[in-house]
Amino acid sequence: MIFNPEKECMSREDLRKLQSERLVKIVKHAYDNVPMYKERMDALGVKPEDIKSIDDIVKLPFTTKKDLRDYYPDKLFAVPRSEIVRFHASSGTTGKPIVAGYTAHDVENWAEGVARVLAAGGMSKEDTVQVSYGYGLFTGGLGAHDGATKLGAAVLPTSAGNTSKQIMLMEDLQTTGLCCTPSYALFLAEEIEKEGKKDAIKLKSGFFGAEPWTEGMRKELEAKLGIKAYDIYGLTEISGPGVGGECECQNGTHLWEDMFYPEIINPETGEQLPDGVEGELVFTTLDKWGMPMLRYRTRDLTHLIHEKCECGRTLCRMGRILGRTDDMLIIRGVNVFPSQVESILLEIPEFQGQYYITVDRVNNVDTFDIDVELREEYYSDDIAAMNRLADKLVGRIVSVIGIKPKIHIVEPGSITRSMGKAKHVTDNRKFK
Ligand code: DLL
Repeated sequence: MIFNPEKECMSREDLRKLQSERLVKIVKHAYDNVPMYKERMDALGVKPEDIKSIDDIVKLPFTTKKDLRDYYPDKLFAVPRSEIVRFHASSGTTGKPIVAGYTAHDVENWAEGVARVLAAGGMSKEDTVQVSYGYGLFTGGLGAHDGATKLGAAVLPTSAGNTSKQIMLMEDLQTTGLCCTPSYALFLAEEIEKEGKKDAIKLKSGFFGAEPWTEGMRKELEAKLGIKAYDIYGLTEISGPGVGGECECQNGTHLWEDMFYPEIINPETGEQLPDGVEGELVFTTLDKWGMPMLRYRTRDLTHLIHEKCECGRTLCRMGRILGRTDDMLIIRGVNVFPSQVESILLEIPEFQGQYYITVDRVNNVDTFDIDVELREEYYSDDIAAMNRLADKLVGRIVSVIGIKPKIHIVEPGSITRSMGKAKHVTDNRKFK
């Protein structure tokens, strides 16, 4: 189902008109109300009147995560505090988090973004959506909750964790939609299998995001849970989940371009890149008033696709997020994204998608160790057989990534499972 056909299927010409009108208004709003934007635009010699259409977006300054930290907590808000109805904050690993403030209109738009994703993945008011993203400062829980409510579905707000209770309620209330991180979905699937409940649950669709995941993981989750698994994308700075999501064609994430204008730039030069070329994703919020963001550099790496989708939506799509520029490991001079390891693991039938990478530097040489798990039926104490499987994985990693890791096959179930965003890497070089 298309939640808002008027917007999701509008002609590209009408869309550009709407984007232009909205950009003009939001730039003026940001310039008039956020001192940082006034200073930045003045420094570039750009006045709000210079922004006449969406093509003028390249004249605007970029915004970075550092800006959100420097102007903590609310100096990028563009409305009086009395207009703010909600705060969220991202979980920065160090120092202060970044805070986002929303007006009532912003919360409505955000809920619509999520409702569009849920509808695109087959949900309607007949469905029960279990929200197993964490509730709280993280946008996942409340974002998915408001979106499902907007759609008219029944919400089961389990939040993350307490896995056996989640499964019990999933069975007893016949949940049909599941919203959580792909890593938690994998853990839930393992537990469902262990409890022998696969036939008792009635899930149809899963909406997985908040961290990179791969096509291999999609297949795994679809098979284990008997569902269709959809990608949902978003970030706190731009609103939360539901900046975009996949449709039934599962061929890229539609971005709600009427609300968030996407660009792909070369992260080194800041220049815009054409369709199909991987680069850094940048968003300008076109209809967000509490904390408007002009050309926000997400650090997420992907590409855009403007080719029409068979689902009938005209809004563009993006490819899977490979990772963030700051999640990229450089090991012995080679760029490595953890999601590449996931994808290779899941191409080999004996392995499952759980892994943990440890990088270190010993005698000035980078070490690259990966803990992996085999599927239960392949795990044994036959050391020669285990070594053969480890060698097979090493061979694949060398041919795809170009460097040789040391593989440690660990007992199934021993890698720590995650309830939210999974941590896949320890880089000890940082501490040296
Ligand atoms: O993770 C919002 C969200 C919640 C999205 C639930 C989807 C579902 P943050 O905590 O601010 O917000 O983290 C945002 O997570 O810049 C990406 O690096 C990553 N991310 C989010 N969705 C995806 C996805 C939420 N579908 C950061 N695929 C983003 C890959 C994703 N990475």
